[in-house]
This record gives sequence, C-alpha cells and structure tokens, in this order.
Amino acid sequence: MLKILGKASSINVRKVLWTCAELGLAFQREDWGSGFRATDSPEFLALNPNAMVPVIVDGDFVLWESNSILRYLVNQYGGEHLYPSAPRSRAAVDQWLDWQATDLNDAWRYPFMSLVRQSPAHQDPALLAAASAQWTARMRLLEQRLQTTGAYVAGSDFSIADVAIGLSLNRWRRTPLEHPSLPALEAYHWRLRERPGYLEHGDNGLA
Ligand SMILES: N[C@@H](CCC(=O)N[C@@H](CS)C(=O)NCC(=O)O)C(=O)O
Repeated sequence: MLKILGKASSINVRKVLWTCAELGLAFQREDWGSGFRATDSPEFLALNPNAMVPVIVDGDFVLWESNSILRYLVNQYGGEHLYPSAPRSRAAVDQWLDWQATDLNDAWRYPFMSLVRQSPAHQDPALLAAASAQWTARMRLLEQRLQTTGAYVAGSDFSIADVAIGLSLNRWRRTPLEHPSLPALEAYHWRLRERPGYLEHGDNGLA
C-alpha cells in the first residue's frame, strides 16, 4: 500500500492527503517532521536528502516534493480528470502548480512565521509589513484569475492545481493579517468546500 511520510498538520503533506481523497486512494501515513520523528535522521535522509516532508513510498518507488507527488499520483492512479493530458490544458495546471511552489510560497513565509507560528525571529514590523503587502499582491493576482475563469484556477475544471492553491488560500484566510475584499477568491473557497477532501485536509481548522 502507498505510504506517506509526514505529519498531517503540514500544508505540503495535506496536498498529498487531499489528492489521495480525490482519487479514493488508500494509504498508510507515518508522522515525520518537527514535533514528530526527525527528518534529519539517517533513516529519513536515505529517502529524502532534502530532509522535508512529504515523502511517498510506493512499492520500491520513493518520491519527495509535494507538487511532484501530486503529479505522480494522478498519473499513476487514474487521475486524468485532475491533470488533463492535452498539452495546453496540462500546461495551465503546471503553471499554477509551479507558481504556487515558488512565488506564492515565498510570499507567505514571513507573515505566517510571524503571525501564526509567533516566531521570535520574525517580528520585525517593517519586514512584516513588506512581506504582507507582497502576499496580498499575489492573492490579488489569484483574484483576477478566478474572476476570469469563474470556476477553478486552471480553467473550468477542478485540477491538482486547485489542491495546491486551495491549501494556500486556506492559509491566507487563517493568517490574522488585514484581508481586503476578494470576492472571487471567497466564492472559490466555498466552491472548494463542496469537496470532502478540502473539508478534511484543507479547511480543517489548521492554517
Ligand atoms: N518544497 C517542499 C517543501 C516541504 C516543506 O517545507 N515541508 C516542511 C513541512 S510543511 C518540512 O518538512 N519542515 C521540516 C520539518 O517539519 O521537520 C515540498 O513542497 O514538498
């Protein structure tokens, strides 16, 4: 059976859990990461030298990097409806997955560490204001995109890009900074809430 290594509170592990829910895929999960078993142990590093969760072990196949894991799972387990094979449709999904993993992830780091994790190393008011403004700008970009599609981030159909972006939106909504009115994003949140996987692993009380 598919094994997932990583604590269920990790935003990147939750992407994998939600994707398994979309696919109806059974798995076993082990708690790894801060607060649980250490990712810098030799046993874990043998699987992921980058020392981060999630990692999956599927038979003799090992994979890390959350968005790569999503692509693998849908390719391997009949998820064409979540990751279309037509080149342009697939490219749109990939674009938003890559943007989430790079630009959007970068933007939330400081405000999230400051306001949610209350990290003493992230309490500089000027840095917090600048980073919050950047995160808000990225969320405005998403607002524009969802105004255009009127549905999901890559177009009219739900895809694995919505798993990555949906968890990011949940983090945004649950981080106590000033939230401008972004009605298309709010409607998108309620659209996602129709999915059991988002309720269980996305909008489940965690940021
Ligand atoms: N680019 C990686 C980032 C993974 C990541 O940041 N994982 C965090 C948890 S969300 C982690 O492993 N932190 C170290 C730890 O918990 O020990 C991915 O998308 O999989």
